Amino acid sequence: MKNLMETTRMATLALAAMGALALPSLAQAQDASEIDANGDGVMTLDEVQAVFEEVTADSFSAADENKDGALDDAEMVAAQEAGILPAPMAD
Ligand SMILES: [Ca+2]
Ligand SMILES: [Ca+2]
Repeated sequence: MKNLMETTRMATLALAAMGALALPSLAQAQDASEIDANGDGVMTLDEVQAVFEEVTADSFSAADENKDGALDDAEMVAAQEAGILPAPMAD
């Protein structure tokens, strides 16, 4: 009985490890979805400030290139590369 439980535990760990290895390309999207709290695909000032308290309305509007009041992924990446917004913390 103990061996069965041990085998099951090892299999679960192995699957978890495989899952982590299979998803490296999603790391960028995962960062964006952590900021996009309501999952509508864009990040509002409130959502950005919930993650980056230091972001001001001014820097947000500087990042919002099409002035629609929200940041899409491209605007977020461009703003982070330009140093307007802080980059997501690496794990
Ligand atoms: Ca959102
Ligand atoms: Ca925008």
